[in-house]
Amino acid sequence: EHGGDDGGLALQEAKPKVKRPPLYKVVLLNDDYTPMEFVVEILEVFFKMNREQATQIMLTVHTHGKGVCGIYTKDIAETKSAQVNQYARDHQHPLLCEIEASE
Ligand code: TYC
Repeated sequence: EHGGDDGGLALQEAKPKVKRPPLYKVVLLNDDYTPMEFVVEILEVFFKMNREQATQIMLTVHTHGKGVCGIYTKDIAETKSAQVNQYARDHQHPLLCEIEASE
């Protein structure tokens, strides 16, 4: 420390910059039309879940209206969400994915 002990107040200390980035949840929304099997496939392909995990999350979304697929930095969360929405549109399903601040 430079300049003796100021209790960390009077002088500026050089703190290690190890701040964690803000995180975002990628959330899947329920709807009445997207086939359950299609949702399971999305969770396997875009979120690297096995069939058991994917089925559990799909059923959580189906039952509770929404569910968290994963938690990522902003860029990755936005990319995953956009990829899911594009893939659903490409297959004419109304499935929606969004992101929400997590911390
Ligand atoms: N509710 C849909 C059905 O009964 C299944 C579904 C699950 C749709 C999750 C969207 O994010 C979703 N076919």
